Amino acid sequence: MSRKVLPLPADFKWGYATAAYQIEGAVDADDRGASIWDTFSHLSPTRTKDAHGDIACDHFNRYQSDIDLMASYGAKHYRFSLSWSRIIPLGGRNDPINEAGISFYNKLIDGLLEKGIEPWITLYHWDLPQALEDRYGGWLNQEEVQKDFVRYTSVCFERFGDRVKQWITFNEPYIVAIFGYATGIMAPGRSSTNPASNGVGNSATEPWIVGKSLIMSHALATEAYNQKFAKTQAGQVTIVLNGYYYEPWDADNPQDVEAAQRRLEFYIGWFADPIFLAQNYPASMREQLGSRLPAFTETELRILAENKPKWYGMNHYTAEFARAEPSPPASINFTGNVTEHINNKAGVEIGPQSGVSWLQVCPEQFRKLLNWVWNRYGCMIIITENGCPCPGESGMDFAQSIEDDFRVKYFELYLDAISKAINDDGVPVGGYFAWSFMDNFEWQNGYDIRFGVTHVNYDTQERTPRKSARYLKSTFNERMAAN
Ligand code: LGS
Repeated sequence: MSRKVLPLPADFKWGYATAAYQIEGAVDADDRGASIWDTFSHLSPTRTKDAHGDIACDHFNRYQSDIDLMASYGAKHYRFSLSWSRIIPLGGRNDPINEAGISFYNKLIDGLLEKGIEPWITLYHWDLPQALEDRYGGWLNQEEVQKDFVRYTSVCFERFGDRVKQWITFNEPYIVAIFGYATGIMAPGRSSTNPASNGVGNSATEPWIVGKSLIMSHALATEAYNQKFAKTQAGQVTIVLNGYYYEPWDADNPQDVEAAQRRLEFYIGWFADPIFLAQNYPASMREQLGSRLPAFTETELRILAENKPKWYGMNHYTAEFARAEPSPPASINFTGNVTEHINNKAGVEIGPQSGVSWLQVCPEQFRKLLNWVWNRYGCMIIITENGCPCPGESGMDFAQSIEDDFRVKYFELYLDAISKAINDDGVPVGGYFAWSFMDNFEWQNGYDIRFGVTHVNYDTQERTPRKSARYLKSTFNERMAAN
């Protein structure tokens, strides 16, 4: 029996997403400067499964054939990030611009446009120039880093903004602050609780300082765009926020119901309340964190209010259950004093597990999150990342790996959820970027986990389209015609 197609709007925008450090390689080419991820991925003992992005997918040298492949997939939109230290190797506002770095991105942008693919640029996907970390402590130093970020982003607007109309300041500020400064599993790897961090960092305070630094760097870069470039370039600037959805561990217990809401506020509201509502942090955060949560000045709130984004970038992968913690929160707690579970009170798992421990397939919770964000922020949503690794991938041979039925099913269920959110719930979702165009350097997991619709053989750099690449092309055609 043929399945009914759940439609998507005829003007729905879809494509693929990647990030510079995960695919480019060529870390020393043309005077590129080092970033904190070059440093972090070369630490000994390793914190990235002995892997690094020195070569990655060698996209720096293969960008033209990668563009051709993407065009063959039917995508008309491509979200990728720029490497700050390729453009300004030392990162700072008085440091020289590297014309060779500009030239690489010009070739990439022009190549995409020639194939009818619109570039959507992420300005920061986790790779701070190492020189800024060394010079003044990177994101811990709001006064310095926000000025350097505004200069870097203004250089990008000036050089690329004639052709690029969609700008994203930050990818997932939550991950930058929490994984970089609380759990310490990502660069710069500061943590009071992670033994590998050797006591470097203060997880009671640093994540919250970094969070504010990211919020204001976003707002100031947006202000610069709106004041100097918006009129002539007619583009838009926004931010991409990640977030799981949380169900109460015991739906009959009001404390768990509250815990689920609080967890969402600590994950998403932390950034979205200031940025999309120009409001202070959620009350639940202020209550728990007190003076450890740096306050906004009146001027800062004004800048936020004057520069609200036009759309909300959502990276979403999975959901969990939230359980209220009865004891008072530890100073290093960043969850809202909530424990996270993949089972509910009755021991029922939310969805089947993918190829990685943290990712369960839960499309209904994705639909709920779309509603939650729409109800709270009232802003059009674009899914800027969504995808999964298949179970058992590491033990698979090549032939099995490219027949990725599990990933196809995941995409189908998550696209159905978007269709229901749009058509049944009235949530405006304008587009979808699958993570990812190709297998790549998966941060703390090295190359062990594959998210691509394109298989990459890291010995030969050969690319092979998976079944999911063909599926996405046909399903978007079908869904967008079904209106
Ligand atoms: O590759 C990243 C994808 C894959 O999974 C991408 O660069 C990121 O923007 C995004 O964060 N991505 C992602 N997110 C899920 C993170 C959950 C990690 C949980 C680890 C627990 C130890």
